[in-house]
Amino acid sequence: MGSFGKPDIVEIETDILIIGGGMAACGCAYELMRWKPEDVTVRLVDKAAMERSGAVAQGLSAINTYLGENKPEDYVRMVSNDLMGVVRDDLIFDVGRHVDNSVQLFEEWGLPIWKQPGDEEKPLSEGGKPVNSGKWQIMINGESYKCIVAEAAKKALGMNNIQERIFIVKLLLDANDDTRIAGAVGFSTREDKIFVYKTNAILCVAGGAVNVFRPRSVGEGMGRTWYPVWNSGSTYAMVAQVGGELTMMENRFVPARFKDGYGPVGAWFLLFKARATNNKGEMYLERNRDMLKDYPPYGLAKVPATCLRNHLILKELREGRGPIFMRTDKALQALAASYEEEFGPDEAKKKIKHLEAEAWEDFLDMSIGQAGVWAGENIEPEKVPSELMPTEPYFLGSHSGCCGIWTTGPSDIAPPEWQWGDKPPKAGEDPEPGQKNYNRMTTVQGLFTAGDGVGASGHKFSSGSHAEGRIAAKSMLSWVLDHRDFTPTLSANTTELAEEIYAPVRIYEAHKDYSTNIDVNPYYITPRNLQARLQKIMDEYVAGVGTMYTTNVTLMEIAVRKIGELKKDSKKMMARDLHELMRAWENYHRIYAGEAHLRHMLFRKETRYPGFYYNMDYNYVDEVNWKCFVNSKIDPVTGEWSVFKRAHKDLVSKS
Ligand code: SFD
Ligand code: AMP
Repeated sequence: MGSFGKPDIVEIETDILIIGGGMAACGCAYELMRWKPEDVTVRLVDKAAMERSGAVAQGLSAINTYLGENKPEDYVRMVSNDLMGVVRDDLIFDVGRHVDNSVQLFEEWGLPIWKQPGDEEKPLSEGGKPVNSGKWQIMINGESYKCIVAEAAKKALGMNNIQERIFIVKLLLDANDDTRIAGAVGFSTREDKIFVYKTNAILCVAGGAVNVFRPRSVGEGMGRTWYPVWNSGSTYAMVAQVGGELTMMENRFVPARFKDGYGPVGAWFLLFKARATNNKGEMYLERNRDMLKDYPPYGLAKVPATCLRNHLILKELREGRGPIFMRTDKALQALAASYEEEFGPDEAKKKIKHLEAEAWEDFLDMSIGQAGVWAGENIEPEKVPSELMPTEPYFLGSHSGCCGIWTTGPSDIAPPEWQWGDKPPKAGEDPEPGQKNYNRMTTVQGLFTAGDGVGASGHKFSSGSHAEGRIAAKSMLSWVLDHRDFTPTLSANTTELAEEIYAPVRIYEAHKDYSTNIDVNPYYITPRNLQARLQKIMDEYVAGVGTMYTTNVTLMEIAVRKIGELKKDSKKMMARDLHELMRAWENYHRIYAGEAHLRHMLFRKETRYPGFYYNMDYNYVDEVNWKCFVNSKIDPVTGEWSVFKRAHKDLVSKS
């Protein structure tokens, strides 16, 4: 690596910095370029290559948020029900009213969207009817989804304003105002270079967090997860470290997925109308339906919340009636029989072939490993069922989860306590009234987020994350135009920042000759081993797969202590090269995301998400005391956490 270890320090000034190159970042880049005056500068920095970065890297086979003829109010009701009632209606409504336009743009940019017979040539924007799998989900041929969306963003922004393979390590506050963002710092994963950005506004959209919990995949399968392995909680960690308020970090997403390949289930349940059964062929949803009466809305929901559907699955697994089977065989056979009846044997044959191809394509388009499992295990989905299994927990704010960052909402809908600008609210207090509001701004001035970053508003998915990036773009631009006189001042010295980032490299250099086995050394710990230690703590004490998602206060208190020790030891992480340096910094971010989750879970004295986790000391939903947001904040100077409640408010009637 030649001069590795002596990084050049490059300083860059830009009015707007976008951290991440995923769906939200692409939406932001596209929208900014539609409105911004020429002299406002923008830079986008992604740790990977935008064409295939983030959760949509492999592609997707459905767009899960398209309202079509539904109203935004209905969308709010669906999301609220799915997330057990503690969500921000204003943020969800805002996504709902804008999301379809993003989907129409995707089609214009070349994304093939399935259409109803007769509408094949008619774009959505001209009234073309999509093929809905569910009420909110539409089918696409989406292997190249991310390439298409990234291409539009790149074209809008221009490659000279985009840097790929730069890992952002931390955000920097202004030296003259510790509630104001002024910059960020990161390193190249390809060259010996540190980048220091000075900026007026930041959109921090580095996705959710994976691999904080020990995954079910081990050994050679390690690295196979459902959500993207390369998103390591940077969004939550970096914003929290500069004092940004987090919300609902106790929420996690534990999706039921095709076992070992992590193939998504939505298309199977909704499009192919497959059913899932226990080992006796019984439908767990029917068998255990009465269990829904213990939780809001007390058995009345048309579609039970995702966590409650898991809750019913887990009863079967706990009581020895596993595995849960997705009856792909029965579903495809039933569809084949209906084709024969409707079209006759010859035409039906063709249609059945096409149907089987679609079943494979569902995975080839978004979760290739699942097609690999089918091929490797000789599974013919039209002949045999496949096992389903709840996965390890993930943190995300855009899919069927809602952890994330506390932000302002839209000025026309959000109540005054969810609006602010130059004077962000302090922990647990309301903001001063009368400030100009900037939608999707965090409690740090000039710092915005979207997609997986915005908490208390899930079910945006790919399309809603893009739309939310666009929403944030407009308000960031207005922030920058209103604060043109701001000159960012960094308190940290750039050489010190570079040394902090390269500390794992220095540690390795200083101690590498002490032992002959790279994994064993009293003076350092490898990022891989540190990650294993974090995952063991989270799995065993914080309700991972090892305990069937079960914990209690005593276990979590032990975890707080263990995480504290882990944080001390993490200072000894080493890195042999730039790739391992990225692994080390990913771990620093994972630790903070995991710690936030743990502290929120400890604070919430109830089990709001049965099926995602159980706190056995409070194994019930308490609507009187806990139908509220749990928020938290780190003091950027002392590093101390405070966790507190914020009142919940229904803005859309839920009946
Ligand atoms: O089947 C740094 N998602 C689905 N959405 C749908 O609309 N339909 C589906 O079919 C969906 N399904 C699905 C989905 C995801 C995955 C992995 C699978 C299946 C297998 C969800 C969406 O993909 C998701 O909601 C959005 O992508 C979220 O968007 P955003 O922008 O919040 O996150 P991102 O796209 O992952 O992008 C993150 C970016 O940050 C970069 N990054 N850059 C610099 N410095 C750092 N420190 C960084 N850390 C991360 C990343 O490289 C990336 O560019 S299904 O299950 O329902
Ligand atoms: P998934 O493939 O599980 O990520 O789900 C994709 C979409 O389908 C999401 O919008 C889910 O909420 C929805 N979905 C998945 N399973 C079901 C189900 N059994 N009933 C209703 N909606 C579902």
